[in-house]
Amino acid sequence: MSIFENIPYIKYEGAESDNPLAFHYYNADAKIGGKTMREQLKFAMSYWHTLTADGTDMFGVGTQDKSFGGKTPMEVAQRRVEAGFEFMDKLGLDYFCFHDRDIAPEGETLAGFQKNLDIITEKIEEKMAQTGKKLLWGTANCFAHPRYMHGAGTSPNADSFAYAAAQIKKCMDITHRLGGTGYVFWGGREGYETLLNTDMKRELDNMARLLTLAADYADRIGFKGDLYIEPKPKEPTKHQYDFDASTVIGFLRGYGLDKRFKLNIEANHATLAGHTFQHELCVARVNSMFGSIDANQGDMLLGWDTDQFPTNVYDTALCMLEVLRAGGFVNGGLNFDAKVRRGSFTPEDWFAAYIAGMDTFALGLIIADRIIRDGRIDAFIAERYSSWNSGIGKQIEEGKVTLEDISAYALEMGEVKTMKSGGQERLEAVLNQIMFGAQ
Ligand code: XLS
Ligand code: CA
Ligand code: CA
Repeated sequence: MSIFENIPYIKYEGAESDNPLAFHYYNADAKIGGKTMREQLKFAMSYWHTLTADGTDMFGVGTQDKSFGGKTPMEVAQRRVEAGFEFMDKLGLDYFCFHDRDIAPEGETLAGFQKNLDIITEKIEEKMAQTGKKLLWGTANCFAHPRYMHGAGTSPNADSFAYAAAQIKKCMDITHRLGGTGYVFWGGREGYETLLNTDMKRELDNMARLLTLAADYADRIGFKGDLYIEPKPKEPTKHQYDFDASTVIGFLRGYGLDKRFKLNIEANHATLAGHTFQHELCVARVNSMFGSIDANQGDMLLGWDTDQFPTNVYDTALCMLEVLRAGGFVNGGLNFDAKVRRGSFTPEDWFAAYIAGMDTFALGLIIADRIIRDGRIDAFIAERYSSWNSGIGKQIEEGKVTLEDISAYALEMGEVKTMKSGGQERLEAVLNQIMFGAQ
C-alpha cells in the first residue's frame, strides 16, 4: 500500500522540463569526474526532518501530518518506516540517517525504549534487505529529554551521563546491525549558559571520556564505519563546546582522539560560527578529518539554525570543490539535514524540496568538476605560492635555515620587491564564467 500515492517516481527530465516533480540537473547515472553522480553525491534522507518534524515552532503547533495513518506511538513508528522507504525509493535516495528517538518512541523506561527500538530496527532491517537502501549514519538523541537539561556527556549529574552512555551503546549496536557506515556525535546540550555554575575543565574531561568509551566500544563490536563529531557554535546552549571544525580538532588532539574521529560538517552550523561552508570543509580536509556533510543552508538575515534546503549554487559548487579535493566521499555522504518551511505542508512540497536540494548539489558537482578541469583557479593558487618553490622559500620549508640565516637574507634583500596581486575580483569573474558559460 502506498503512502505517497499521488507522487510519481521522480525521473531526470533535464533543464528544459517544467515538471516540478522531476530532476532538472541530477542525472543519477551521468558520469562526472570519473564516477556517476549517484556515487559522487551519496544523498541521504534525514529521518527526523522528513518523517518526524511537523512544522511545530515556538509560536505554534505543527502544520504537517507525519503520523502517516498510525494511531498509537508504535503504530506511527511503523508507518514512518513505510513512508521513509517509499520516500527514498521515489526520489532515488540510496541512504538515510536517524536518531534513536526518530525511529521509536521512548516508552516508560530505558528498557522499554530499547524494546521499541528492537521492534522498529527489525522492520527497518527487512525494508533495507528488500530495497537495498543503506544507513549512512546513526546517532543518539541525548539532548531532547529533560534528563539532559544540563548536558549529557558534560552533565554535572553522573546519572545523566550514564543514561546517555546507555543510549549511545544501544544506538551503536543498532547502527552496526544495520550496516551503517558512520556514527555521529552532535553535542546538543554539551555547552553552558554561565560560568557561575560551570566547571568547564571537568565538563570537557567528561565529554572526552564519553567519546573514548564510545570509540572503545565501537572497536570491541567490530564497527568499521567512521565516528564523526558535528560542530555547531550555539543553539541550544550559548557556548557549545564543539564550536567549529578548528575547535573540535583542537579538542580531539588535546585528548588524543584525533585519529579516531572525523567531522560531519553542516552548512548552517558553519554560518552560525561566522564561517563559510567551504571554510569548514577546508579545515576538515587539510587536517585529514573530512568525513561527511549535513546538507542545508541558513538564512543570512536570521541568526538561527533554519535548516533550509540548499538552493544556493555558489555554496554547493564550492562545497563540492572541497569534496573532490578531499578525494570524494568514502564512508560519508550528503545528508539532507533540512526541513521545509512551515507553510510548505503538502507531500508535494516535501518531494519538491528534496528535488531542489539534489538538483542544487548536482549543479554544484558539475561546476566543481569544471573548475578543476578549467584549471585557472588552481594555476593561480600554484603561481601565488611559487616563491616557496625555490630560493629562501624552499630553504625555509625544508627546515634548512635558522632564524639568523633568514634574518641575514632579509637584511641583504632590504625590502620585499616581488609582491603580486591577489586577483580576487578576476578569480570571482572566472568562477562566474565557469558557472554560466556563454549565454
Ligand atoms: C542539530 C543538528 C542535529 C545533528 C544530529 O542542529 O544538526 O540534527 O545533525 O543530531
Ligand atoms: Ca546536522
Ligand atoms: Ca542545523
